Amino acid sequence: MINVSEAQWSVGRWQEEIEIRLAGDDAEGPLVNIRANDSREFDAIFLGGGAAGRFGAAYLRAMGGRPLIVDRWPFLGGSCPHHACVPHHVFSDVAAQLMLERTFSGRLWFQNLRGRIVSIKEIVEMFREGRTGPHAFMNFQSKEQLDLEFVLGTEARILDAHSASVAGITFGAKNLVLATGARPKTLSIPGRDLAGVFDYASLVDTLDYEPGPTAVVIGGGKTAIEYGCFFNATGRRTLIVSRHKPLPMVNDGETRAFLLERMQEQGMEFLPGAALATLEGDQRGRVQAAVIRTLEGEIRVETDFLFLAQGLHPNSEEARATLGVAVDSDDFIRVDSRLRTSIPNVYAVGDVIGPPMEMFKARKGGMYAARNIMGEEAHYRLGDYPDFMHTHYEVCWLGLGEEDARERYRNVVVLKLPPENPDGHRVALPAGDRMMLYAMMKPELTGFQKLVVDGDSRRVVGAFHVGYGAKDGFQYLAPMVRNGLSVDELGEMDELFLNPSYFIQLCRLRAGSRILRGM
Ligand code: FAD
Ligand code: COM
Repeated sequence: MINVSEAQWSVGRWQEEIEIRLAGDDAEGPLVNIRANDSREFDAIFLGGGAAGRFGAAYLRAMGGRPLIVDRWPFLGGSCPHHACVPHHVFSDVAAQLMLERTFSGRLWFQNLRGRIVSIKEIVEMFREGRTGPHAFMNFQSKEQLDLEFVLGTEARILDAHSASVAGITFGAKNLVLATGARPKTLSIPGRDLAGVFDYASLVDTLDYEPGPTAVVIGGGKTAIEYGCFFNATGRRTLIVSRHKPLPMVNDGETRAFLLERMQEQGMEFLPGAALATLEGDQRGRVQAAVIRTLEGEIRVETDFLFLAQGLHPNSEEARATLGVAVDSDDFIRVDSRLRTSIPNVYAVGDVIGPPMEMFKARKGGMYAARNIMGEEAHYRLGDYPDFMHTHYEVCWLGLGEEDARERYRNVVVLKLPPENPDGHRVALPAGDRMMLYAMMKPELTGFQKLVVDGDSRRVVGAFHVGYGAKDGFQYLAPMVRNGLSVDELGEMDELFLNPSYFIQLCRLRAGSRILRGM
C-alpha cells in the first residue's frame, strides 16, 4: 500500500503513477488516501469510483458526510475515460474529420484520400497514450479539490451491508453504495475466443495489429453505429449486422432515414434481420471469416476484425452472492426511486441498475443516493431526456418524433431544414459550425433538423438535429420543452447566428401567424 493522504501530487505525478500501474507494475500496492486525523465513521463506502460512485461521493462529502471510494483501477472516473465516452468521442471526431477529407479529397488543401485506408492501430495507440491525462485529473480533482477519501488499484469484497474488505483491511460504514458498472456482453458462438474479436473495452486495451480491409460490426445500437462509422471512415468496408432495424433509438422516421442514407453514401453496408452464426479462425488463432445468417441465407465474409456491440451485462454478481440483492431478469440491481436496493442500507447507482446507460443518470443517481444517505427524502425519477450519438455527424434528439406526435396531437406542425424542394435541388441548409464547407461544395451533406410542434398549444414536443454543434443546446432545450416551451418563446430568444440549430429563427419566421404553419 502507498499512503498518499499527506502527498499533494500534481496532475503530472498522478499520471506517472497511474501509467506505472496500468503497465502492470503494482509492486507498491493500492493507492490509499484516508485521513488519519478523522475518526468519524464512514457514512458510505462507494464500491466503484466511476461517474456514479465519484459524483455520489463528492455530493455526500459536499453535504458534510464522510464517503470512502474503492476502485480496482488506479484512477477515478471509471469506464468513461478509460473505455467508453472519451475513446468513442476520439473515434467519432476522427470519423467526422475523415469524412470531410474524403468528401473534398484533392480539392482546396485536402490531400487525396480516395482508396486510402487509414491506420486504426495508430489511432487506438494515440488514445491509449493520451488517456491517462484525464485519469490523472480525476484523481487530482477528487483528492485536492473535492476532499474525497479513496483506495485505488484494488478490488473491494463485500462482507455485509456495512462492511467491505479492501486489500486485507475491513472498512465499516453506515451504508454501502454499489456503483460497480457493467461490462460488454459476450457471444456464445463458435470462434468467440479468436483473436481479432473486440468489444469497446478490448479494442482500446488490446488491439496490437493493423486490421485488414473489412470490419464486421455486430449490433445496431449507438455503440455499433458509432464505432462502425469510425471503421468505415478509415476506408474499410464496414458491415453492420443487426437483428433489428438499425438506429431504433432515433425516434423520427425522416431523421433516421437521413442518417441511414448518408451512412450508405459513405459506403456503410447494413444487414438488418441478420445474426452472426460462427467465426472461422486462421492458423495463428485470429479470426479470418464471419459466417452470417441473413434473411436470404448464410453469407461468409472474410475479415480479421470483428466488433461486438450487443449491449451490457451488469457487474452485480458479488452483491447478489454476498448480500442477496434483488435483480431483474437481466441481472441489473433493482432499486426504488431513492436508489435503495432490496437490502437495508445498501444503495445502487449507475450502469449496474440498468438502462439508460448515460453519464447523467450515473452521476445524478450518485447524487440522489448521497442525499438519501444524508437524511433527505430524495426521489430520482427519470423523465424524458435528450440524447445524442455520432455517425459521421453529431446527432441529437429529444421528445416526440413526428409519427408519435401525430398519434398524440391532431394538429402537428413541423418546422425543418432543408425545405422540401420541388425540383429536388438540395439547399445548403442548415449551415453552421463545422458544416460550412459542405454547405458550399456538397450541400446534400450539410445536415438535417426538425422541430415538432403541437400547433394548437404552439408548444414544442420534439426536436432533432443532424450536423454539429447542437449538443450543448439540446441540454438546455430539453428542460424548457418539458416546461412547455412555445414557438413564441423560442422566437423571442437571441440566436448566435449562424447557430447550428435554426430553431429560433424558424420559430420567429412563423410565430407572427395566429394559426401556426409548418415549413
Ligand atoms: P463505471 O464507470 O463502469 O464504474 C464502475 C467502476 O466500478 C469501475 O471503475 C470499476 O473498476 C469499479 N469496480 C467494479 N467492481 C469493483 C470491485 N469489486 N471493487 C472495486 N471496484 C470495482 N454516456 C454518455 O453520457 N455519453 C457518452 O458519450 C457515452 N459514451 C459511451 C461509449 C461507450 C462505448 C459506452 C460503452 C458507454 C458510453 N456511455 C456514454 C455510458 C457511460 O459510459 C456509462 O453510463 C457510465 O460510465 C457509467 O458509470 P458507472 O459509474 O455506473 O460505471
Ligand atoms: C468523466 C468521469 S470522464 S466522471 O464522471 O467525472 O467521474
